Amino acid sequence: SEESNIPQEGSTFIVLANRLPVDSYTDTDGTVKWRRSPGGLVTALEPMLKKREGAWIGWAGGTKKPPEPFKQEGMKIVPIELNQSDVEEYYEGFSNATLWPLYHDAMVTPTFDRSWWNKYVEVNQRFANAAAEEAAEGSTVFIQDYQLQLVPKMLRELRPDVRIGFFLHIPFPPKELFSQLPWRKRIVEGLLGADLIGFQVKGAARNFLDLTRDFLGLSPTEKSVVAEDGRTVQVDDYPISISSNTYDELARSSEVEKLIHKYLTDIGGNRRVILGVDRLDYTKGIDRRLKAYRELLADGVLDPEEVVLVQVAPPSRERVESYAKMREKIEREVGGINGEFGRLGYPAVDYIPRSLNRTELAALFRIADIMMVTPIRDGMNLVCKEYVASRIHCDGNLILSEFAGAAQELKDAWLCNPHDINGMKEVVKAAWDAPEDEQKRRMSSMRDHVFEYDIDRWANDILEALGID
Ligand code: ADQ
Repeated sequence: SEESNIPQEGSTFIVLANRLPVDSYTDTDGTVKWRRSPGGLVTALEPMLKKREGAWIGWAGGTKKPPEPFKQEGMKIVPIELNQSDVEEYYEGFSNATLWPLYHDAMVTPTFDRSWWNKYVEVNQRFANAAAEEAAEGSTVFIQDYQLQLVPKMLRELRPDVRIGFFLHIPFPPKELFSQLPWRKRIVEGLLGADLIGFQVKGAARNFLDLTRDFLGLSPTEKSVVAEDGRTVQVDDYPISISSNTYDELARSSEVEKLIHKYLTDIGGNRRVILGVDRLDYTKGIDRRLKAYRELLADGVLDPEEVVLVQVAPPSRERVESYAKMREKIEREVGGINGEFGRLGYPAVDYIPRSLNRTELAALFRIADIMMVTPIRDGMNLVCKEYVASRIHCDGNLILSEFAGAAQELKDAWLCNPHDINGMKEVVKAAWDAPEDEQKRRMSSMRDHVFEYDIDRWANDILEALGID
């Protein structure tokens, strides 16, 4: 019977995500150990994971055989094994070269490969099986993101007693784009296995509800839809956020003060800082930002003696072809700008192609007069919220793309359209010249928002909607 499949001593709250919230490292004595990787999501869900018998199921990264499940800081860690072809087809392929570009306006042409799809189904089933084995009777399973969209339905078939939540961290495209996907109906059905589906913004939730009508003939209301089996599925927006107090406190710390002093000495003179901080991804609009900046220098609107653009951009997904190409293009452009406008020791663009720690980021946020967050499409974008939380003197200028989910909330940012280079140049000029009282008015309203709607608020809201507290 179904009952016999339910573990006697399972977990009552389970998070399922592509990646585990821990990284392995080799200790001085040669043994492999694990430590928590920094991340807002795990911090936000930690209280619930500790309060319940919590477990986190995910991939450890790499293709080595992972260890058996183990306990780490009060939660059970359950590693999922991926071999080389799983990584190539499920992760690099279907997740990052099919779904990722398709869900970001198809700004890079998505690849539709049938063997990638088969592998996506296979790996989703592996995750669903692992959750079914781990979940105590009547427990709650909270599934994360685009890599696992088939798991809700698969898990429900194995374990109808379990309550299932799903949250999508990236945009959800309109029908016109989504329809390209040969397996579109399967994805909609897969998601509908959940009791609650959360999106970053209202538009994404609406796009999804429309598809349940267009592809499955269902009759969605504004915030729910009754699935074919008669279950009501709640669909709503839950804009994700950051631990705002943590950033505020960090930005006030003596470590950050020390770094600020060092950075300002390194940058030299009276140069003001424009800052970009992104994972190197074509969705982030780094190329448009560089283009606008280069033209502002060429037009003489910005003087290279008075400004530096600091761009932090650690490479990601380097084995996906479009990423390697983009990296080359951006680095060539940086070289071009520096060749034309830099002088010895004073680059016009200070390009940092690696990841910085939080203290370093907080120091950069504090010295940046202008923060440019200019994605072509972004589910939310947390960097802009981190900048706001770090502006402890309530000044500074956030330039924010209308196409970031965060633009729905941070209406007092300097909003821009990254496709419109002239428009973006005007906004940079306006921010550059903004009087202090205007900066303060905008920043204090954004700070109020970011402190009220922080990551704990997000976790409370979505877990409450899932029926647990
Ligand atoms: P990402 O596309 O990775 O996340 P984002 O939200 O901007 O984008 O950043 C996530 C985290 O990475 C932030 O905490 C940020 O500080 C850190 N980060 C970014 N660039 C960094 C750098 N150069 N060095 C060090 N750290 C850096 C996806 C979606 C987003 C959504 C998040 C969360 O694409 O739209 O906001 O998930 O749901």
